[in-house]
Amino acid sequence: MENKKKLVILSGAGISAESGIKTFRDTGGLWENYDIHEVATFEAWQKNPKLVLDFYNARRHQVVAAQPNQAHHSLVALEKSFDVHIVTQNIDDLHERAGSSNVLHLHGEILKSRSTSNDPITFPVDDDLYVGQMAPDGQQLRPHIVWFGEAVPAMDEAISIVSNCDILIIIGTSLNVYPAAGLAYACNEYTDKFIVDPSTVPLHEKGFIHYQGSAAKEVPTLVNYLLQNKV
Ligand code: BV8
Repeated sequence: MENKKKLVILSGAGISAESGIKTFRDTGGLWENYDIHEVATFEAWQKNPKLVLDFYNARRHQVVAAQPNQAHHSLVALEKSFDVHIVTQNIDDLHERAGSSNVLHLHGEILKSRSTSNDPITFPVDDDLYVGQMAPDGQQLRPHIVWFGEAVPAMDEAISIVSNCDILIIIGTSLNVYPAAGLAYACNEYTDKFIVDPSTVPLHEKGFIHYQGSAAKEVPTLVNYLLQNKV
């Protein structure tokens, strides 16, 4: 990247809300109908793999039916002027389908599976996964998702991406989940920091400029500002 400023986006479920994919902790969110410990932990998988697979199969159908929204699309425009890195907590592929070329998934990808032997090789999944479906190594296939209580393999890479960026934009995350949430504090004091979220957020005292509103509305506004002002 010839002398383009490094711009990092940390996104969460809120950026996909207007694409019709439920967030986790908002009113009516996913965790209102499911207990994390029943569907999103390795223990849940050991106890009832069919329940866990049904949970992710239903979410996968939602992701396949969803379309990127104006927030995903407007981020692509930044790539002509900035060295853009997207670090997402989301397991959907809406950033990629909008055309973003540099996306790191911290918590896995719902359109991929891997062996329960923890072999890192992943396999594309665009329909249902079921009990009895085996990886080439003979072990049961599982969703390529980081469950609660599991390590986040891409965390070191994410920290090195954020630690020396010129601009950090946080979009649609409650910053509840660690270690991912720690990335909000991993940039340096010279970084220009922005956050897009309709809720009030505890980061303005950390020097973040808050674009308060929905991602589909506020991300294009912020992108225009950054492109016009060559921040
Ligand atoms: C680990 C995949 C150790 C699954 C996910 C007690 C205190 C602190 C931490 C812990 C604790 N007990 C346990 C922990 C650790 C735990 C954790 O943080 N738990 C939380 C719940 C307290 N973390 C872990 O377990 C992690 N692993 O610590 O491992 C270890 C180390 C070494 C060796 C072994 C083990 C693993 C965490 C990963 C879990 N998997 N996802 C799945 O998706 O089913 S996390 C899950 O939450 C999603 O990935 C999601 O991205 C993430 C965060 O949620 P958000 O994206 O922020 O969504 P949320 O609904 O919360 O917020 C939405 C936001 O959008 C809001 O701000 C809202 O205002 C805004 N919004 C709404 N509408 C819009 C909008 N914004 C813009 N536009 C809109 N229209």
